Amino acid sequence: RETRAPFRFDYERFRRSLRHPVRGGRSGEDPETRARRMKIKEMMKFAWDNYKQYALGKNELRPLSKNGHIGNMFGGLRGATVIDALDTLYIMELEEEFQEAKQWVEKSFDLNVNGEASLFEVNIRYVGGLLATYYLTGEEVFKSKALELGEKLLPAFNTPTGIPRGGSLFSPCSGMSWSWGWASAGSSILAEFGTLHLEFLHLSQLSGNPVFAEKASNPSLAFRGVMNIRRVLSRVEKPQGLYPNFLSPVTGSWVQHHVSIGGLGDSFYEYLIKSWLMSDKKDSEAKKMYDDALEAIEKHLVKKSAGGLTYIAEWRGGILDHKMGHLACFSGGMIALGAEHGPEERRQRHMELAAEITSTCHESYARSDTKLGPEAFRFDAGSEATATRLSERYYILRPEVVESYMYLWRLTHQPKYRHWGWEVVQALEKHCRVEAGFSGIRDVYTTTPTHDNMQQSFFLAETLKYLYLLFCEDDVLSLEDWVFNTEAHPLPINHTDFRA
Ligand code: DMJ
Repeated sequence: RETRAPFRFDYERFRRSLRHPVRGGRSGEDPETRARRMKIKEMMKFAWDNYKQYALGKNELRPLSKNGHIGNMFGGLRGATVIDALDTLYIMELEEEFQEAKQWVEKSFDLNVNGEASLFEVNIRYVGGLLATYYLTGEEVFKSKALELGEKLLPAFNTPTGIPRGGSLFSPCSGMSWSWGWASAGSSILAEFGTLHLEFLHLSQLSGNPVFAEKASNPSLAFRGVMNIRRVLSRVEKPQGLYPNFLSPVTGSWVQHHVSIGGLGDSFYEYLIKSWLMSDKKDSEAKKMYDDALEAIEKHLVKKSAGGLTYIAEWRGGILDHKMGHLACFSGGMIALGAEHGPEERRQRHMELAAEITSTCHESYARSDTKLGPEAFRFDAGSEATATRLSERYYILRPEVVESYMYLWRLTHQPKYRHWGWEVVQALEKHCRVEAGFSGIRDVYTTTPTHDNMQQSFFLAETLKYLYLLFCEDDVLSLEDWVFNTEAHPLPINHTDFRA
């Protein structure tokens, strides 16, 4: 055990450093915007109430069979929907419901569990959700649970390179790590080991313990924190400047050359630009890595379809796959957020690219019968922004498209983004709302879709939160104070110019 001086995070000082209040109504707004926001709040209450009634303590609600789902992603941890919903309930001022969720955390959230958990999923949903709720409310229980859970994840970093494996084996007394064999044949996934930085830096800041960010000072502890991941990535050669999706945690070299800004790659890029923003623009290494990666993506992956739609293709050993996943649609928002801070020529180019990608993602919704978008859409064999394979026609309540609408709205104030967001609200109500919650659908191209009987926890964490923020004033969870982790949990920017 390391012995360290007692440490106390000064929460009051942190709250004084914020430039804007975090929530609350504003006077003088137009009644239609308010009514739309209230409708989204009602959807959140409906999603939560049904989860509470039929599945409290399970990971997700099954809204057709009216029971709970546990799954195998969280290694014995329970209550994924509670933790993912906490900050959304708080922001929407659903006070009673927030207290219900908090009470579950205090009384029933058990961290002494057995099982194999995904490091990535536990980090973005549980650690991110707990940290955000602590920063918003100052309630110690959220901080202590986040820190306790963070420590349980550290064994995953115990590899020859310090690049964490995909999973952690929870057990009350020992920690081990493993890789999702079925997904990556023993290699680590870029979007998984590249999506830890924001949360782990906050774990170090809140605990006063550098182990999450940097190597432990006690040499008997083998863990190297998230800063080491960058070091490994900067050494390895990148084909055409691109980052492939699979890396060996043993040798530190790429395992195969598949590049994607959608699934397997996505949030790695997101965390680079957000690390820079969260550091109050001090982390220039992250900014440079982001700029270089985006330049390579622009050069090799950004394409225009015959019908004039801009999209980001996938790359397999030099050959392009003209496909965009729903997951890749977060990139409109990310590129807009990053564009804000560059020189004028680059800013304009990136804002245009962000708007074009977001518009393409909107087309993938507009061209379906339900007005919801498929899991993946293609630009080949005469198809434009539509799914061509039966297996890619489903919609599981994902947030990425409304996430981009929210950023583009905040950064441009063009009314179309609110219109498009409202179209999604109406489609969700029409096709996904069932008697006991919201459900994904199996085919967006039929107006009598079959439901998948699953209310994903990210629907409460992200989809409804981003929709709500789209109809809020800009100073509610202002982009000047907060960055959203990849599960839409807000983490504060470390304002370095603040004087108490
Ligand atoms: C969420 O858990 C996160 O947004 C993650 O980055 C990607 N997948 C889901 C939502 O689609």
